[in-house]
Amino acid sequence: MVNNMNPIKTKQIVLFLFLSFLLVAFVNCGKETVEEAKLTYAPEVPPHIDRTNEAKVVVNMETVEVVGRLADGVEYTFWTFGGSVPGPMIRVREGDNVEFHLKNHPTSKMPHNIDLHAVTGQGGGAAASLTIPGHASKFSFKALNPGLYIYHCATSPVGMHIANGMYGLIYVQPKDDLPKVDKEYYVVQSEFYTKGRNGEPGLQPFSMEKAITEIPDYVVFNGSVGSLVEERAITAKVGEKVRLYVGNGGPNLVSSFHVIGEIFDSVYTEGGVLANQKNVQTTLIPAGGSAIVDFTVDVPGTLILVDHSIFRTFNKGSLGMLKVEGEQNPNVYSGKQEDTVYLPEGPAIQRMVTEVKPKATTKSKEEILANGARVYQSVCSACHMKEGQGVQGVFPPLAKSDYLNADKNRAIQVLKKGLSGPITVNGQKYNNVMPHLELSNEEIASVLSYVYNQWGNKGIMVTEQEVK
Ligand code: HEC
Ligand SMILES: [Cu+2]
Repeated sequence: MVNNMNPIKTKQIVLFLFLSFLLVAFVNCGKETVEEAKLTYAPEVPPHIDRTNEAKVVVNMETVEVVGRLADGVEYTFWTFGGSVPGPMIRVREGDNVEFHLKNHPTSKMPHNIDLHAVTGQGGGAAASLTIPGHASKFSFKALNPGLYIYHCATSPVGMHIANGMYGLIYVQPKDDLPKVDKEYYVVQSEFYTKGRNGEPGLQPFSMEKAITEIPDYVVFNGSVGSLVEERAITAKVGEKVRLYVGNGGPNLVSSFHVIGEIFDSVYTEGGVLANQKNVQTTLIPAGGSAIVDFTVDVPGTLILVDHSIFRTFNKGSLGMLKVEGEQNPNVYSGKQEDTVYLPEGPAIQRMVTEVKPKATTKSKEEILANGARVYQSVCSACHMKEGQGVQGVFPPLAKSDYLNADKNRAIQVLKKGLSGPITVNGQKYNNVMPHLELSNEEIASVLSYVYNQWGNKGIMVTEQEVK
């Protein structure tokens, strides 16, 4: 290659480039950086903001009304931010100037707006952002106060817009940053009030009456029953520091947030930026409030996120999982070291609502038996044992039970009403109490069908009609 460039000319070019660089730097000095907020869907948290200057942050949010899954077989018309419940999580930095764009999808039936608790100003932006279907609004605010804030729709009737799913979290990352962690997750608790009782299948309308009396059919994390369980569980590795950004959308209940098998190393109570308590078991999260909890996971296992108002967890859905993988540490936790029988009163009965399957109009034998198996394992096995073998002298066997096999209608009555007083099963006397379990007719039919088709019993089916 031939370099025929004049060395004087090269110097001039270098000087010119340097001067233009200075000029650009000078013009930009004092000018804000502008960026678009990266919104994330639960349980994902937007990335840490690494910049140290204030910026103008543009948030683009859309309200849309969608039909979605509330529980297995149960659907609901959710009113949403961003098509999900909770709405997307927003992260800005203390001092940022936020330019908020709210678009209401043309298919919406309702006007919507947003009240961000992070806003200093009238209604948290509510009136400024009120938007009819097919329109878009814009307003701006300065993120003066760091912390974790709920946002929600505040269009009349406010309770109904919140009850239908319109809430989420905005985190204003403090200038004086929180300690670094390895994993961050976004969790929002809320309740749903449906016309049908918990588990009743189909598209369920909102019940204003239940909302006013504050008796929800569902209490859930991240918008639906089971949104954080099994393959949808959040994860961590032994030794990692985990931070949960937890919100409570309400509309009514206060959450007693607890993680079974963990202790919060520190809690930023009520979503403030002060780690004001250490070693916390359960933290209160008010409706329309939040908390930040930090903990290190020391041993592998499945940690269970719950609202410790515990019937909500096992009967209404507020159950999530954090799966921790890694090396065992028997020094911290041994696992089971012994297993002996101890049944003075009989164990408690617990049924997980997530296991109630939708009622289809016609079901195959396999579906009925599968449903029965679920009911058996969650309700009956606590007393009659996993394989129906019972416990001698206390809980009669269902396997090859002459009492059961002799009379189907009598068995139905046992499940409908409970049973007490002396009976004889396979030559052994029992005089104990089987409680009335409040199962539906369908559950009784399927669990009895299952039992009759197990463990050497006579293989008959029980129909819902017979139970009635
Ligand atoms: C809290 C413990 C408990 C639970 C839960 C329970 N049972 Fe029982 N069950 C008993 C006891 C105790 C008896 C005997 C009552 C007596 O002595 O009069 C019994 C008796 C029976 C009998 C008649 C006796 C026999 O062995 O054939 C049947 C059938 C039966 N249970 C079925 C069920 C089914 C099905 C379920 C689940 C839907 C269930 N039970 C749940 C405690 C329980
Ligand atoms: Cu709304």
